[in-house]
Amino acid sequence: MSVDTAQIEKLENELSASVAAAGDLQSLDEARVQALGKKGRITDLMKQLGGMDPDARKAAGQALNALKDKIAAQIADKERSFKRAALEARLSGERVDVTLSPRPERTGRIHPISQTQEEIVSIFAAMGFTVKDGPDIEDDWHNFTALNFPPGHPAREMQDTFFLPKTEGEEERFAPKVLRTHTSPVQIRTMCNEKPPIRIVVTGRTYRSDYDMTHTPMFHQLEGLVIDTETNFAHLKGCLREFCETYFEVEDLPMRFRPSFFPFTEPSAEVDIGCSRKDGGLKIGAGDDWLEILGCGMVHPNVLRNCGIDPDIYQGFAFGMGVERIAMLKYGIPDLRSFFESDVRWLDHYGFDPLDRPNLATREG
Ligand code: 2NM
Repeated sequence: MSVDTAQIEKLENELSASVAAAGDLQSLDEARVQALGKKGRITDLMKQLGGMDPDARKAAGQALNALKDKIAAQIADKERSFKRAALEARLSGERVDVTLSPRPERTGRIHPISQTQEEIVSIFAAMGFTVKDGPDIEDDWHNFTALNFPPGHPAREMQDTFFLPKTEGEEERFAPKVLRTHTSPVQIRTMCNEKPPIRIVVTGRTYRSDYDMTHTPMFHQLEGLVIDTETNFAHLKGCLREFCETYFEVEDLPMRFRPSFFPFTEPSAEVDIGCSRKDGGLKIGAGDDWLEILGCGMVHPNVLRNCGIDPDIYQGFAFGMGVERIAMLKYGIPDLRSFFESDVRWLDHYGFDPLDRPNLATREG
């Protein structure tokens, strides 16, 4: 018996065809056994080499070895592509959106305060402001003195401010400790620690000893600060117009700046926006009425000096607003105290979808 070239070529064609025909891993394995197995077709021919004369045997042996390698490579290729396809099918079948709630029935809502804070922050972030925060427990210097409150100012009194008990070894310069009455101490800390230009917004809890229909002892503020060499009142007006029109979603919103007074700004102003009141309803935009929404001004030179900033080189503007108030105006929430009652039915009604987070892209879309 002998093995000739035509036989090997024919076998190659047959084996290649059966590898090519294999439609899955199992039939591919059957093709492998048929070709390369102990009782396979190639092995069969190998067994016949023994009876051949040396030269022909060598040539046929080499040809069979080459065929074996070739078929093995075809099988390995095909096996890789089957495995890749199986993995891909599994990955797409088992894909999970890890940002989704693990519970199918999603009942939690985002509190209107959180939603409003995020909306405001995203508007100022788009204007290039950075977000800062700081401690709720402050010292007298950061909360009052640095902000140019004179020693006997009424805001410093027991009636308005929550004071903390004196602690052992407290530094006299920082005494007493208070719950911050506004977020402005965060601006003070920023001015003391960073070199201008500064452009920041701050939001968080603030505390005043006051409780009636329109005041709660804890409430939220959002404040902003810009310090640079050329900053002026026109920049302040442009910035607040951009904010108000974006937040209330009204173009050419009527606005007026009324002179006012704060210890930490000079000049100071309160900002009103136009509105109309009809049939007990309130509509923001054109109208014959005004609504006060925030306070602002040019940072007082004493405040800059207190933070080590030279007022002959730098100036800046600042503003502040109550988060509850502007949330009530935008979302028609009638009662301030309802914000803090933890009533789940109220939250179902006024709360927001956790997946519907504020950003300017969706607001303008
Ligand atoms: C307001 C109104 C006006 C204000 C001032 C400062 C600081 F730290 F720069 F002096 N922060 N925030 C400010 C000015 C706040 O809220 C009604």
